[in-house]
Amino acid sequence: MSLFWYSMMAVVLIINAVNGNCPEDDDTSSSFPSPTSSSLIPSPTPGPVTYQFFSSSNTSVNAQPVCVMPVDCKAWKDLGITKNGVYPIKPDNGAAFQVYCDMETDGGGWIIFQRRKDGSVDFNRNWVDYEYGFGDLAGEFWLGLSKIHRLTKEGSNTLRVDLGDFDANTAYAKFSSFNIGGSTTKYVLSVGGYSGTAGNSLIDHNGRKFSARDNDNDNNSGNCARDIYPGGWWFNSCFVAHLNGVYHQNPSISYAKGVVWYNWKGWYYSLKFTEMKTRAN
Ligand SMILES: [Ca+2]
Repeated sequence: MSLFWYSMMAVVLIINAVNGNCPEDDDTSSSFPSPTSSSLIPSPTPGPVTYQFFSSSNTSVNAQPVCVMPVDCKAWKDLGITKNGVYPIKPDNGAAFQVYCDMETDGGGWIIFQRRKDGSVDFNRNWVDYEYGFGDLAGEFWLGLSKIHRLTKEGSNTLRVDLGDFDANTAYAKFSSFNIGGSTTKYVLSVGGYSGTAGNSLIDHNGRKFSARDNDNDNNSGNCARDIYPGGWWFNSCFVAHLNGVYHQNPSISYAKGVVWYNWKGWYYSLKFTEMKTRAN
């Protein structure tokens, strides 16, 4: 039997569980979550998610099912799920929440926490939005600093940044160590171990606190996010990469006034596509 059909059986097992085969199942798990154009990320506090999933550590026909809540997209992948999409995860003792899993790129199992693709979502926002997330998981979004912290606070994690220009060229940057501190650190960025094709435009942002237009933690005498380069980011004074900058439908911009990754395209090019994603090592 092909790997495809083994994967399909895993999906069937999980859907069966959502319909009530798990002992801790309840009314809230009556449907499998799926991306919709209105699936805004809850803000400021996500409601409880109590899905219980009936699944298996392998995909053979005689596998004994167990009720599990995957801790991340890598765990979903290990259950045999190979389709990109929105899945619930529960990384710690806090409430579960939904994420978009990239199951195709570079081995799959990535939790995407930022995406730009068409300018449909405004990224010039206040701190509370950057803290708890905004946008559409199936389109453009920022997952939220509090969630990114929960995903990276323990163990060792990789960050992958995928970039695209307006001529269908792509590049990536990968960092073998990555975590985001908690709220008391202003969600400080720790990143290192670069490899890839896009160049390391995060080296200047390592160790920087996050800033939004109403919460200036940057190293500039002014306010990078409010007065100079709209969009929350781990500004220094101010940036070498700014993937939350103002989206443009045309790549040509005045100096640094867009979605910028300097080491790939310089200061005068605004990217068409960005994704930031993480996976446990
Ligand atoms: Ca400042």
